[in-house]
Amino acid sequence: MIEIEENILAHNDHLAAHNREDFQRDGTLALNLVSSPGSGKTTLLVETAKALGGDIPITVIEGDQQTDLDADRIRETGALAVQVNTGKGCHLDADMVRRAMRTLEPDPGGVLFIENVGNLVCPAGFDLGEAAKVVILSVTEGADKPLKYPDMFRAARLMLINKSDLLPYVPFDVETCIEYARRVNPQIGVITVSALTGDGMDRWYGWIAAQRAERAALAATG
Ligand SMILES: Nc1nc2c(ncn2[C@@H]2O[C@H](COP(=O)(O)OP(=O)(O)OP(=O)(O)O)[C@@H](O)[C@H]2O)c(=O)[nH]1
Ligand SMILES: [Mg+2]
Repeated sequence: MIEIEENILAHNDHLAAHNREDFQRDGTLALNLVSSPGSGKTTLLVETAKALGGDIPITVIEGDQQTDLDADRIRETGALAVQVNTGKGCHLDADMVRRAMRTLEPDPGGVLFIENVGNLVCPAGFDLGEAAKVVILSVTEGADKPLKYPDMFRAARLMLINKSDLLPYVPFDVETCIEYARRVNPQIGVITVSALTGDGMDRWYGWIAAQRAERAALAATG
């Protein structure tokens, strides 16, 4: 059992390394969005595509067990999107991303958002070749999630605390949540947003711009 799992992960890591090379060659910033179901990943991506799509090529790979609903929502913004259905699978893997990229053929120099299947466990262990994982936690889920699902918060470079518009109505303490997240991952960045009202979204766009600049600087130094 353990040996099979190791083989699967090694094969995935090999393909993820190829994806990473391709993203680097094309100047693509790839971000892997992970969260439990319904935290607001697609809403956030729709708003992000609307805000940034005029200036930079935005591409989205939508991972769900079933349906094309999320890819349809993204396409309405004019962004390039493809749906990957994982069936019984609980996460995307590097091969799925590789095949999706062949269908999409995005313009170089853009941002690729990969919306992973909604759950806080399986996607943590699978490298897709992304530059960073971004974990989204909405305030209705409870501030204790970073401690209960530490692998996911440890793997993420950024935590977006979403649905801040609901803070007056739910017992969610932002400072406690940040303290828990930093306990499992002292380096994690944190931005509080409401994808619904737009509050805090400029900081998210600023973070994306900083990641793109970091990639460009890395590419320039070889
Ligand atoms: N109040 C509030 N609701 C939000 C916000 N962002 C998303 N929602 C709502 O939350 C619900 C789920 O949002 P989605 O964007 O579909 O969430 P998701 O993470 O993509 O869900 P899955 O793909 O199923 O994992 C929808 O009803 C959204 O309208 C927000 O900032 N505030
Ligand atoms: Mg979604």
